[in-house]
Amino acid sequence: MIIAALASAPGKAGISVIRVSGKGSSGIVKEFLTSKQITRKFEYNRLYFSKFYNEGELIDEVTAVFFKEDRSYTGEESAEIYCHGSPLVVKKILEALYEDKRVRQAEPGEFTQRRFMNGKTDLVQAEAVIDMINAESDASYTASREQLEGGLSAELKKINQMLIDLISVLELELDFADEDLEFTPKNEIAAKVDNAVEVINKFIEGYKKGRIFKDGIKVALAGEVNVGKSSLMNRLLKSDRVIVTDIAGTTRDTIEEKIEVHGYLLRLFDTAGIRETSDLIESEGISRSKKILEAADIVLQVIDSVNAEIVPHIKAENVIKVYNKCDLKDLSVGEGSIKISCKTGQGIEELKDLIVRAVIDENMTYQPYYISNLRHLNILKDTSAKLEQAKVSINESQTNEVVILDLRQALDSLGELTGETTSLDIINNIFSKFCIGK
Ligand SMILES: Nc1nc2c(ncn2[C@@H]2O[C@H](COP(=O)(O)OP(=O)(O)OP(=O)(O)O)[C@@H](O)[C@H]2O)c(=O)[nH]1
Ligand SMILES: [Mg+2]
Repeated sequence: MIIAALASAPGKAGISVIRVSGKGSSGIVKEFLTSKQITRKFEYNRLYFSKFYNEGELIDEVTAVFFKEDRSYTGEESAEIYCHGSPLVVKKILEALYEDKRVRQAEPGEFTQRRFMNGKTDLVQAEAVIDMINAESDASYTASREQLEGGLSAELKKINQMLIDLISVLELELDFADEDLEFTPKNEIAAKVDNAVEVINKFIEGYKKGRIFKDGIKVALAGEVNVGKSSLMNRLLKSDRVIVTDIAGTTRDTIEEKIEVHGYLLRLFDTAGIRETSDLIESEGISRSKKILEAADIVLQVIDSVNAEIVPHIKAENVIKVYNKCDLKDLSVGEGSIKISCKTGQGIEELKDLIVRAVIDENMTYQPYYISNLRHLNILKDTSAKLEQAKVSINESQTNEVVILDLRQALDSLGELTGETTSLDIINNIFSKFCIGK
């Protein structure tokens, strides 16, 4: 079946791109174009300027290009039409195409799904396409581009090969079982499995960093009432986004906003100040604050310098103490703390640096094992568990058959990542999150 859809963003634009893919798509598109060039001297990969007519009605002047299956995005014969960026023109062109019973509207992500099905990319590369479209920071873009380029795929292939080699060794021994020969000592096999587990665990640990590259750093602004959390939020955003008053308990809802610092996305959460209260709305706000604290990568504990005698303990992994209102009282603060003034702006830039440095190692450059997708994490955990099982079997001196079975399960699990053994349900689910036309 041939699929067609608008591939550029919907709405008014300079130009719009309509993509058509499937065997016979060139012929169908050509029927609407009147350029003599196309009939006289048709070539793939060449741009044609032409009028687009449907049943005698001129729709638009367009440019079109045709691709053979070996040179197209989808891996099948396809065409692209560049028309004026008018939603009406797009609608008329698509309607003209859909009139042909061989053509239907593309599902979300279906072009990329076909690309994957036709073996032009593996699943992790296809998933990187949507990450790249959704990237909101330099870091996030870098992570998706590297994954798209095949950095992660290459690493996974290595692990895959490692397991295949191991299985081959054991199978070979099985063939000669009657001769009672042991080719590789048990402890060597165990060491090889250990090595594979180690490599996989490096990926599992890399998730924390990968997620920061992709989704940004979750920063919670926390503390008691009236210390200046909302003022800090506004300062960081350089706008009057949230309400600031001298009334204790101003903020009730959690408010999320994003900024980019040194190429990383910071997701800032302004929270309700924590105190004892009988106010129903405020106490709901406070319980939300506590949830945000648990999920945050870093907590900015805002403290009013004027009332800094008792600093409550905040239960979180990564806390920076932020002494605000230093224009009113200038305290000297220790390591891991910073003084700022939301009134004058003092210390704000330093605070931004401190946040990024607290989470990101200096000069941290993206590594292929910084996985950022929860699906990948879960699969790798599963693969790791299956390899641990293989280790148990080896230690228990189980037969090669049993160890091979464990290793094969690990291999199958790994194949779900790259798409080799992924079920159709999961594949469909992955691509359904794409936009139409991609
Ligand atoms: N002088 C001075 N006043 C500040 C500073 N930062 C905040 N304030 C004032 O402190 C008061 C409380 O500020 P908010 O930002 O609303 O404090 P909050 O922590 O969000 O308070 P709640 O939402 O009630 O928990 C306001 O009157 C601000 O103008 C500062 O750096 N210097
Ligand atoms: Mg507030």
